[in-house]
Amino acid sequence: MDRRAFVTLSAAGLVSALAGCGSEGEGFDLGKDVNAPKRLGFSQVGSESGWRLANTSSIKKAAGLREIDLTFENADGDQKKQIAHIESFIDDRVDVIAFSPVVESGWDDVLRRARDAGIPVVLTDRLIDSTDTSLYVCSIGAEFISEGNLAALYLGNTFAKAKTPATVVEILGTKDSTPTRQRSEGFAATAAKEKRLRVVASEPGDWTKAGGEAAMRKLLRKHPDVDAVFAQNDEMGLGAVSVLEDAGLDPGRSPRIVTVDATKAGLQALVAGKLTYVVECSPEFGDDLMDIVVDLCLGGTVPRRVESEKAVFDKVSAEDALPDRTY
Ligand code: GYE
Repeated sequence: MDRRAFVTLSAAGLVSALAGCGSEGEGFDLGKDVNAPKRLGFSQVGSESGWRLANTSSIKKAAGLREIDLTFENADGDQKKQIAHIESFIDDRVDVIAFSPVVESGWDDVLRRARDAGIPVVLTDRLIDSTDTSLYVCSIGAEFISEGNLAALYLGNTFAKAKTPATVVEILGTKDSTPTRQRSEGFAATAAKEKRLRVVASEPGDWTKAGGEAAMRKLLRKHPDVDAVFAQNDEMGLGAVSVLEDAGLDPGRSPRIVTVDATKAGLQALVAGKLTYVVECSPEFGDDLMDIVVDLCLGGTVPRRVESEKAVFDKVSAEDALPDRTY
């Protein structure tokens, strides 16, 4: 039995999906024949984490199954490369462009070109901060703010009996990216509301284990008695674990650690007691993306927003989920 604490946000996802129905897809009547080839240009952030690799394989697998002609590019964390990818997709006259924005700002010019060329753009995983809503037709991904809320809520509960708020250090992902900003906001909002946690410092860890190690070393020097760590993804959390163990501490218990993603490595560390909680952020939305691509190609309307599921794992529910975890 899968004992994850599912947070039923599907209702909200549905509402926002319905809210956009009949509006955003219009204006891009590609009106292709149902059997005509459908060409998708996709620019991926990079291959920085288990989550990212799982997301890439979900997209490639779904495109294969739906016989969508996919041009897949990897930007290795470089926005300039992503902009060049989108430029080449426009020049190649693909039917639909989709990409996961490595950072939130600086997309207006290239997306305006795509729009004016009559090519609809779909954002996956992350968002952009442009006020011009005509620059993309749909976004697919997780609701990062509530991931931060959940991380603080579950971590805070473990300090319910404490007389004073527990001190927390935060390991951040890439600066100016949606998950970094929103997970931080969500965590801070719930910490302020629940008054059981106090974030005393944060350091960027660029979503990698090595980055998590370097960040934890800096944070531990400044805060040797820290009570808890909020690592914004599993890899950075696992980096923190190895630094804390080297320092003779007992990561998972003291300090407690909550991460986000729920990759296999994250769930294994949770079962081993090295992590306290893991908030799931599903990378498997390849099928959702291909549904949107097909609907756009056939001149249909698409929802403005499609939200992926999330859940919170503890040691017991992680043990249950591990056998089926593919990434
Ligand atoms: O949490 C991390 C990846 O954008 C949700 O990026 C994604 C984040 C994910 O590098 O592992």
